[in-house]
Amino acid sequence: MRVLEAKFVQGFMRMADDGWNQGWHERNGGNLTYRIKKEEAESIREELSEDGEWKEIGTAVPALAGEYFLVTGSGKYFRNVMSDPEDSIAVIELDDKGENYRICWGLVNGGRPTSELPSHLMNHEVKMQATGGKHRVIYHAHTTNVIALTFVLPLKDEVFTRELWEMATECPVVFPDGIGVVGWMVPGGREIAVATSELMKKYDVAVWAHHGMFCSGEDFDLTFGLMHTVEKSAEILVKMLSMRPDKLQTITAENFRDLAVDFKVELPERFLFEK
Ligand code: 2HA
Ligand code: ZN
Repeated sequence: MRVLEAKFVQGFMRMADDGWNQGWHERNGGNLTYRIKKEEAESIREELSEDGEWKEIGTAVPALAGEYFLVTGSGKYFRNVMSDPEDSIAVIELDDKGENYRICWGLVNGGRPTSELPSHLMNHEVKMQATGGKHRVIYHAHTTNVIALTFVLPLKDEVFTRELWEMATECPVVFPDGIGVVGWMVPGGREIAVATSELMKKYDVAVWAHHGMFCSGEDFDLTFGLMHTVEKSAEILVKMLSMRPDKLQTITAENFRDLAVDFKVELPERFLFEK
């Protein structure tokens, strides 16, 4: 099968386009990676090159040795993924140590995988192990309202989780484990990758202060839906804070406990502190 005919490639492209249409991917902002299933890699084998030069990832992800990923390109625009996928995205393969990658398809006009490859791959490694292989998608977006909140809320997991849970009843059901927050760091390197992947051991969402968000999920629908839900909740919080600095009423800690029973989710008590 041709790469561009594969269902997982089409799903990846649609997700990138959806993110562009949300306004989360100005210029070359954001990146998306998908851990390809063995049978999916086999189905496109005819178009995968083995001549690419091995290059350093910049970190080690031994549990991902030999895996294939579909990735957006560094400096490439989400806006162009639909119209020019071969220029914008790539299939890469990792070596048998999980320390190097090579390009097997795509990025036909040159270039390399996303500048956030270390963060993506370290998150993939953590989430693959934490979910028994279920999680396959890592998504980074420059979500406007979440970024705005990182200037006015304390950069604490408990505060972001509780405030965003309170803004929409669906939130504790969609992200019951909560949200992690990384203070401002230089993007693109191993240090921020280590900090983010540490949070991903506990959460499916990590906020990068004054920058954006990382989400992890099983498939494109769930991962895009998670990013969308968190960002929409942040939009409501920004609107609420713009109308008045305090709440007249809200969803209470007791309400969350009742919700947890009916919706069969476990909500950690550390997010249900009395205010
Ligand atoms: O430009 O979003 O974090 C790509 C990025 C870097
Ligand atoms: Zn970014």
